[in-house]
Amino acid sequence: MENRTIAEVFEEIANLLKIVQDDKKWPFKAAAYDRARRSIESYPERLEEVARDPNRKLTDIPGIGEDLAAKIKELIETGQSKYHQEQLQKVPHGLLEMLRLQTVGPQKARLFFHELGIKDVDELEAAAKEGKLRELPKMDEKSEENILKAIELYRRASGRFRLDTAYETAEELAGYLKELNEVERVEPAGSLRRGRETVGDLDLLVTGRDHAKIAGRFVRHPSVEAILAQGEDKVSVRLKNGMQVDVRLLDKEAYGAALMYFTGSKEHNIALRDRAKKRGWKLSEYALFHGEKVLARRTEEDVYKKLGLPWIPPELRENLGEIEAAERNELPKLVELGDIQGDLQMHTTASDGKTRVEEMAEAAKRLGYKYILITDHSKAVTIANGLDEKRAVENIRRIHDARKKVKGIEIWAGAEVDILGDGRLDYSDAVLKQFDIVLASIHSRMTMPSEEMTERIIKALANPYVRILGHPTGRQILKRDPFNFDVEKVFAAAKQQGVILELNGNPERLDLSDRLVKLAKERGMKIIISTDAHHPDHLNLMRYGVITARRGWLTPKDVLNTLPPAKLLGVLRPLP
Ligand code: DGT
Ligand code: CA
Ligand code: CA
Ligand code: ZN
Repeated sequence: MENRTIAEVFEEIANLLKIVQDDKKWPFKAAAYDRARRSIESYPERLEEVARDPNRKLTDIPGIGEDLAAKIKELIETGQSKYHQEQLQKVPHGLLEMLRLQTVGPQKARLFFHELGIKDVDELEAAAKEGKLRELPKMDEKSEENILKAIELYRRASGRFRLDTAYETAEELAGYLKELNEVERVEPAGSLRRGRETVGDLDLLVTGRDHAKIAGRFVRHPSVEAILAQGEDKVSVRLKNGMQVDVRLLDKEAYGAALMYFTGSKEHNIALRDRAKKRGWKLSEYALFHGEKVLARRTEEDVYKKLGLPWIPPELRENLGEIEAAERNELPKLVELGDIQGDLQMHTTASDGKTRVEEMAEAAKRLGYKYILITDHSKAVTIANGLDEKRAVENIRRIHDARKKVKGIEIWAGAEVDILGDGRLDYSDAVLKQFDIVLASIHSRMTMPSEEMTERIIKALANPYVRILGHPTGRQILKRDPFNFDVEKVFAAAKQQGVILELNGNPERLDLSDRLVKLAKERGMKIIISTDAHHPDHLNLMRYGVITARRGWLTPKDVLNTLPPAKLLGVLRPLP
């Protein structure tokens, strides 16, 4: 273990003590951890060496007493510190992320959390934009502005962007370019076209007359902050949000070869290039060649066909077996947005949503859906205004009332019931049995050790009313890692109990991930895709769920909410 890693753990402990302040001696303890951290950072040798040497003592290092020496040993031996893990349980993970912002230290994070309930950078940004921070002690408009600047900087440094951010940026830029008569076609390639959960830079492919004119317009888009490179057929810029965009201006005749090359992935490209080589050919971004002779280049289909393969959907192009499957003509017929018949997780004003049941139902009808499941939070999620049992029962009545008002769509009464720390559920069976479909998920105590978490989830799945496991890993993209648990064991338990796994399609989560979706399919499990909408507009996020399902090789048969309502109810775990 590097000294730096040990120092980081100590720094985090000091910060947590300063935020939590639940220990009378916190100022002294925090100061001790800070002192130790500085000492470790500047220590010339690896602490691991010192710990191993029987003739030396960690306590000889300045700032390290018996207690901290024991913690260092524990870190070196187990990779973790129990004390650190205990402290981590006490605050939302997002608060620590906030500390990475310049101008936000532990005192400020504590203030924001206690006074305004702010738990992460996104909420801090929203509060600053609404002018709420300036009302706090020792804060003013200026410091609010500085926080917004720091957030922008932080986002820029982290380097990758959520799929929805990239998608929206690409739509905006494509629309802007298409206003020019000379432009024929604008299409995103790269990781965005493959639908990866995060995107490093945006690759836009453009065809049209007068490349110089097109490039000239592109760099004048108001969100362009700097031009990084401008050549005849390529422009690279950095946008104000920190995203890099590579635009390639292409000839129509060779568009297919370029689209294939720039869609990637690199691993898929390399495998195809080897395939070409074996036939004595060469595959590049310009064409598939035999010597100087062009064999194929106009469309992707042409190039794949010449290589003896059917066209492969971009979401599968990761060299994870898709080329072999294509060769055997066994590519899955992937699920499409149009196959989806309903949405099975959404929140209303009853808990933390922004809209009433009726508006959600109307919006779902406009999407052509046949059913929705309303899933407000249970009481343990106080931060999301979770419903206690009495309010939950009232909410069921409210949902039944909405059925009378909105026809032409099934409106099911559900709940997103919290899985408590010990695996019990937040409602009694007497209440659970009143819902049409119960979805269970975890929103608290997310950092418990793997074995405990595995047991907790499996215990929840054993409750006969649980029919869907919501956002199974709890991860938030670029924000929070998945919980530690034994995925195979949980999948096996879910399968045995007949519990369906949710693919939460909200682009903040995409949980299950593409890889876990694929694993679930390989284990013979079914999935539902939902949006976790808190507003009618969020129902449109389904496309991110579907693209993730496609990356997980799912066909409509694998996704239960492609079924009509009665069929879906028929295949869910039977109620007791
Ligand atoms: P990103 O931007 O990190 O989210 O991921 P990509 O996949 O968009 O990667 P990017 O932007 O570096 O390159 C776009 C595509 O260009 C990539 O998917 C495949 C192709 N490409 C880039 N570098 C290479 C390479 O060294 N060899 C081959 N065969 N293809 C490459
Ligand atoms: Ca890219
Ligand atoms: Ca690129
Ligand atoms: Zn949830």
